[in-house]
This record gives sequence, C-alpha cells and structure tokens, in this order.
Amino acid sequence: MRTSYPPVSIFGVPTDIGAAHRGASMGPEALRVARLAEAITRRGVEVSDLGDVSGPRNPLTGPVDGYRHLDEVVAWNQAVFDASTRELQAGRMPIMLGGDHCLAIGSIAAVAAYCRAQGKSLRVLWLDAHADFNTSDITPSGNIHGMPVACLCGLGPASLVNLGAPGPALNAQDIRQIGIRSVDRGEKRLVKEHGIDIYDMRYIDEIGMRRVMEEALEDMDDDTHLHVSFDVDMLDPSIAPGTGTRVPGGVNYREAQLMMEMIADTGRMGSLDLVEVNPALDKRNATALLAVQLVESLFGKSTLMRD
Ligand code: 4U7
Ligand code: MN
Ligand code: MN
Ligand code: MN
Repeated sequence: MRTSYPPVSIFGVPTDIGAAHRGASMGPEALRVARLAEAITRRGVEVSDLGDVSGPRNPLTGPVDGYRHLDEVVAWNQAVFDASTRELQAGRMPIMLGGDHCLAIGSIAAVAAYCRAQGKSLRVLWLDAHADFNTSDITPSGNIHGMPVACLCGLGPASLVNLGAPGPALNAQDIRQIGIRSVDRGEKRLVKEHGIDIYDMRYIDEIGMRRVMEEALEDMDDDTHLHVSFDVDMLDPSIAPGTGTRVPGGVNYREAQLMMEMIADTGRMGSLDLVEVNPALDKRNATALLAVQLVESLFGKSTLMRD
C-alpha cells in the first residue's frame, strides 16, 4: 500500500455549460467552503488551490444538431485539458472541481495523453448514477454532461473527440462504471455495443460493494494510473440532495465510504474529478460536506491504522 501521495493541485471549473439545471457553476466554491483543501492537507499531502480555470459564460441557448452549447463546452474543456496536462507533467495530482461532468472530457483526455507519453496504462473509475454515453442522435436532452464517456471513446463531435490528440482518448476496456441506475434507451444499446463494464445498482445489491470494488480494481499494476471521475449523483439523493440529476436508489453512506477506502488502498489514484455539486439545490451545503468526507477517505483516512 502506498503511504504517500504526490502533491495535489486543485482547480475550480465553475460552469454549468453542459447541464440543464443552473448552479453547478457554484460547486467549486461550495467545496472550498466545506474545507476540501484542509481535509486533504490533514492527510499529510501537500495541497495547492490554484484557483479557477475560466471559460465563456452560459449562453442558455437550445440544442443545435443535438448539442447544447458545443462551442462553449469545447472552450472550457480546452482550458481544463491545459491545466491538467501542466500539473501531470509537473508530477502533481490534478483535482478538478465541477462544475458539470462535461469537464471530464478535458481532464481525462489530458490523463490519457500523459499516460501514453509515459508508457503507463490507465484505469478510469466512473462513479455515477448515469452512464454518460449519449451521442447527438440519441440524447434525450442535448446536454453534453450526458456525453463525456462516449466522446472519450471516439463517439462525438471532432472538436471534443480530438481535444488533446487526434483519435479517441480511451478504450472501452479502460473504464469501469459504478453506481449506474439511469441509462437512456438508445444509450443502453450503445454501451452494450462498446462493451462498457457497468456495475449497476442491481449488481451492487446482489454481490455487495466489497466484491464490486475488488472486480473494478482488478488487474492494475505499478504502472497503472487510476483516474477517479466522481459524479455526486452516484450517491443516494437522501444523503446528497445538492445535484441536478437526482435518481433514487443510489449508493448509501457506508457503501460510499468503502468504495473510497478501497480506492485509497490501491495507492494508485493519480487524478480526480469531483463534479455535479449544485449548491442551489443543496441543503446547508450537505452534499459538498459529504463529498469532502469521502475525499478524505480517498486519501487514506480510516478508523484504525491499517497496513
Ligand atoms: B451526469 C441524461 F436524459 N441521460 O443525457 C441526459 F437522463 O453527468 C442525464 O451524469 C445525463 O449528471 C446526466 O440528459 C449527466 C438524461
Ligand atoms: Mn455524470
Ligand atoms: Mn450523473
Ligand atoms: Mn448530474
């Protein structure tokens, strides 16, 4: 088990450009108010909050050819890609605070390009209620936060697919999705066709979170970079009400803690997205406060000394 983490660089990505509900743009401040940096510091990790990346304002226009705000989503993701790349190359761990989940296109494209250059393999854990595998012809909403996984696998507009380097950033086999319970009709066919590994809520109920995590974290080695993309709507809405696309029947508090602790045990996490916190829908910042507790576990906090 690794006991030390590389230094962490936190960025806010204050936008709701990819979502239908306004307010995820306030997520970074909510997480700062919930003392995210202090919680990581308590784990003995060096942390710098480098402020916010910037991008265009939300024009609040409707979908065009199946995409809402495509140009603005590209601009924000270019900024996320550049910031993530810089930190990875400096040997630091980027943490991107959303903002809506479209930012994972830029953050994961950066991680994928970095891993290719370093000859490392990549494992992406996608913690979410949703598969986020829609495309312009099947999306029920036109919202690009429902499309990042498809874009990263090469299904999407050229401006997003080729954001970091030409061609798809990810292979379907690099991804494990956990907590899934809302997949749209056309999206179901597509995730099946591409063989995305999905641990849905039924599977979690049937075999339990411990075995799910063991399977999702299997076959990594010393050269594997683990990227965690954590959409807080994975959590049950009763404990995490502050998010725009709530789906009942989510991961409970103990299950979530176990997930984070088991990720920490691998010692392999090299980058993190913390997305979809929407303070406008929250109750007394409960969702951000819970997310901070979970991040503390992700950095190895546990009740007893374990080794
Ligand atoms: B999130 C949805 F139709 N699938 O595409 C869509 F249900 O990043 C929701 O996971 C997407 O929060 C949710 O609009 C995106 C919808
Ligand atoms: Mn998502
Ligand atoms: Mn989601
Ligand atoms: Mn959402």
